[in-house]
Amino acid sequence: ESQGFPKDFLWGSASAAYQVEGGWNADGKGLSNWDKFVRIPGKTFKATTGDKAVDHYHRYKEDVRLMAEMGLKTYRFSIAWSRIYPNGNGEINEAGLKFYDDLINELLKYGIEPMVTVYHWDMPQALEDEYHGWESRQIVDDYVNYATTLFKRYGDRVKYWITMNEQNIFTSFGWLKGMHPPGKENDMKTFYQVNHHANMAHAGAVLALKELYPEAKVGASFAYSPCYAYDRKPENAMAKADYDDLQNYWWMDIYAYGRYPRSAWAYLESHGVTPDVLPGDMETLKKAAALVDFMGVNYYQTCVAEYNDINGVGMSNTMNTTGKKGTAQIQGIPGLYKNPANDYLPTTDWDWTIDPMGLRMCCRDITSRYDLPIVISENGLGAFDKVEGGKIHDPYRIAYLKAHIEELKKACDDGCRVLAYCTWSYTDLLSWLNGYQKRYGFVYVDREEDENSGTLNRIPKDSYYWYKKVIETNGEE
Ligand code: BGP
Repeated sequence: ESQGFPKDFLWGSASAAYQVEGGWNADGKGLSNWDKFVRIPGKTFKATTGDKAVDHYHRYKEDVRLMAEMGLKTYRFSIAWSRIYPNGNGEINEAGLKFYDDLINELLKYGIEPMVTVYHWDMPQALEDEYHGWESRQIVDDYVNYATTLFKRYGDRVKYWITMNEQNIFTSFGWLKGMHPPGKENDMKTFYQVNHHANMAHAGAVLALKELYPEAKVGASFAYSPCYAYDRKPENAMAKADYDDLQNYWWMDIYAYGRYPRSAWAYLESHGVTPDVLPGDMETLKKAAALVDFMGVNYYQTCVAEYNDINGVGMSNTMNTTGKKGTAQIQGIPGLYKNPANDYLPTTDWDWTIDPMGLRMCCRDITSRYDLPIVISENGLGAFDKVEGGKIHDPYRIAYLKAHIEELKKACDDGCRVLAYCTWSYTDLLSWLNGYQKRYGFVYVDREEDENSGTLNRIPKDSYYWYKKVIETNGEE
């Protein structure tokens, strides 16, 4: 019989600063790279901005009250670096620090555990202008300084810290696909260099936090897509192995062991794209890895790997950002693998596979490879929601989450140590590339793409009331 979820399991939900806050220039906030990027025509869906987003910056009390009524145990949110250091380094903005004090205190007032992401993609634009942001080694010190400021200020109240959100996504979209700032394409060499800097930044933050608060819990959140071999053909099994080494273990091995997978490194060497690693770096990465408390997993979908010949498809920037099913394109690395669709699985309107069992596989794989506790820091369904008679009926979201929670429970029975499950997202919010039309929240927000649309009123969806019961029954609903 199932043991079910642990007694102190953290049922949560998540957001990120740029996607919910708005107040893009409020109270001394500096410009971020996303403030700039969304203004480049054609880069994001209808160039929708986060200028106002869902105005969480001004409405956080109302949002937290709704969380409390739902019984939420943890709320994962990120801090906007440009509110704390408007120029990325140097002068500190007390008003920015104060905003997160207020948010954290409001959460604690209701017994909701704050889970803080230090970096969820919005970097001060000043650092881009000064030294090209993540491309320069200088960012490591600036990031660690920023992170340390947060640890010192909030470490007495915040126990759970996530250093980086989806490093694999922001770097591949920023330097290979041209879809995130700084909008570069196919720049493999810089891509790996940027990743090494981000790894050093993560490691520096882990070491700084443990020095200040040894009992704090820290990890990075990785966007994990487990991969199936296309079929039993040996070359497709090898394509899966290549995919895993280059797309999954490349990051998770750093977080958990402080090392790069040897075969992936050999591939980089043969292509002349290895990053510059300074003396002492690997020791620092190992030291930090030994102190990491959990692997953060953002799980949305699985993928398929099939051998891709040397003249085959490459990375492309054509993704389905409209919600018109069937418009996503196959991508891959010539000579290694490509990722065709999986006929066995249903998909969302944005062509993401729906595969609850994949979540159990994530947990199993992390448990056997790293033996680390796991925080599911994101999982959810993006959909078009409709208001009908003042209500939002979203049985599709309930079905999606329910199926994933059932698989997560099996993972717990399998011996995986799962600490938390955060759905994406709490309120509706800005989807980086898909605008406001792609909704994920338990709480509907009345707004469309146009900045002047809607009242921004909050309406709990059917899924809100359902999740309340999930929490009450510790996942038995
Ligand atoms: C993750 C990000 C989130 C969120 C989510 C949904 O990659 O960490 O910030 O956006 O995906 O993705 P999307 O908005 O593209 O549907």
